[in-house]
Amino acid sequence: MYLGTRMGAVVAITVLLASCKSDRHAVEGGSVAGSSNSDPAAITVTATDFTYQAPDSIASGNTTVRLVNRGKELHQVQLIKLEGGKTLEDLAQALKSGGPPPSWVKFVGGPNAVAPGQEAQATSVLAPGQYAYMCFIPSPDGVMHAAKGMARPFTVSAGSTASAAQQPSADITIKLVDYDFQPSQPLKPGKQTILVENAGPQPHELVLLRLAPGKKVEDFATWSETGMKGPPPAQPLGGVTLLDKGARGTFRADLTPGEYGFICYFPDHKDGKPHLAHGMMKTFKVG
Ligand SMILES: [Cu+2]
Repeated sequence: MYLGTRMGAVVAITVLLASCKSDRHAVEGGSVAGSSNSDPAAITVTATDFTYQAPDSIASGNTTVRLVNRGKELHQVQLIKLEGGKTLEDLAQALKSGGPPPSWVKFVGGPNAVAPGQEAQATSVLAPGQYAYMCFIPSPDGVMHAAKGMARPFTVSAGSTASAAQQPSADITIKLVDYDFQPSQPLKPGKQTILVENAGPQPHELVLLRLAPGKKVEDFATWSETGMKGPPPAQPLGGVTLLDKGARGTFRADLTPGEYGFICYFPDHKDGKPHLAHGMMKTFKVG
């Protein structure tokens, strides 16, 4: 979820950068497993309100990011590649000024929103470079979690499988376009691996929602855009955070029969409204 219209205050972003630096001695929550072309390396990112425990350095290649939400709010892990020698400080400056993200910001996916106490994972191919973990989800006060401390830099160094381009083999492919979700086939009950690819032109994300009985994805959109008051009309089950055009991410889902939804919050390049307001949300049935 990327509620870009609620970017948070300048002061708050400055504070988060200070807290990143002082967090250097925090216990790391991640482990880096061995990597091969067919078997992605795995790291764990633990989210609380409002910090990440995560590795500062990982090897390039196919990487599964497991998000463990130990907070009381929804959290996600947006992986952002910072090109052209840019830093997290530069990114914070760019977010303050608003508008579409600059060209040196590359959205490469990561596990999307998951409820407190739950886990989600997503696999992305990471090339060597400088990156950030970021949570664009706002609190009920409207301030984005990134501005409360959930922004953390990390480095991807050249690994033994730096060119590993293949994703885990998927059961279903969902294409993202302006402004639609296009699954290759219906999602089914049980475990499945879902490849998400953005055909663009704009960046998009996919949040998978399990809807409460009688609710539609529009109800979750309204709830999330009006201060998250009352019981949520859906439970987010992860998905893949923002991908640039041409980027891909894979996630696993284990679904019971019921009503589900997809939604995208990216602020439109033309009018700044979230893509859901352009129709990028979908209610569907599983089973
Ligand atoms: Cu979108």
